[in-house]
Amino acid sequence: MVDDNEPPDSKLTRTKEKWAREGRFLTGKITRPEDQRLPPGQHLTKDWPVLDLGVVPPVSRERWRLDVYGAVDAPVFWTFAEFTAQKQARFTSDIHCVTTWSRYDNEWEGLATRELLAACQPREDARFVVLHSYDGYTTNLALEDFAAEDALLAHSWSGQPLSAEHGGPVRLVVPHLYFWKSAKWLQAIEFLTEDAAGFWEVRGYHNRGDPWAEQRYSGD
Ligand SMILES: Nc1nc2c(c(=O)[nH]1)N[C@H]1C(S)=C(S)[C@@H](COP(=O)(O)O)O[C@H]1N2
Ligand SMILES: [Mo]
Repeated sequence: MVDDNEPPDSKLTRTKEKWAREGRFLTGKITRPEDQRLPPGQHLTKDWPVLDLGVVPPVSRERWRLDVYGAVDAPVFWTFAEFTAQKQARFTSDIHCVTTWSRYDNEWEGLATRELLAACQPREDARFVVLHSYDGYTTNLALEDFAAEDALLAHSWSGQPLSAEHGGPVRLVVPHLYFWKSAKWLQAIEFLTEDAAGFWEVRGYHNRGDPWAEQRYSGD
């Protein structure tokens, strides 16, 4: 007899059960009490400043590709159409930039990083990701931080396609860390068993970048 309550014994099911046992992916916090919403040393802004290395790479939605490789069982290579054919998520979250501005209530649409993980099947020994961008920028994250429940690969903001200056066609958004971790013009996601510091992380910025702990610089 087949038990209807029994989930299919897929590799993904087993991996998710293992994560649950280990208490992984508990880092992401979507809601905070209002009086703790603005991290220490930050001020609110209503506009949305542009910060990057100064070059907007010319990548149209037609030419954009996403490569997901490294310590995964199912590498992903998607066109923009294939990317948006995946299950879509709408998350609202706050931005906290290490240069001390914060912006509340940004409406993002795209692919939740958890859906990406379900597609690419990280290996048991995968612990870190490095984001590679079309402008040559890189940034690194612990897998737990990448997998936060409000993290996503965003193609739209406020119901409109993400503008080129803010990282369109697709950028990462990891709301619970400083915004330099949210790679614009996302090109590839590399899964690693050992950590590998990114562009700002080798230039004196904190490896993790938790705004509530004011992890701005590597000595913090
Ligand atoms: N590809 C890429 N992503 C990037 C950067 C960059 O230079 N290149 N700068 C980071 C920094 S330092 C910040 S504060 C935010 C700024 O995003 P915004 O310009 O949309 O505000 O993008 C982050 N992501
Ligand atoms: Mo930044």
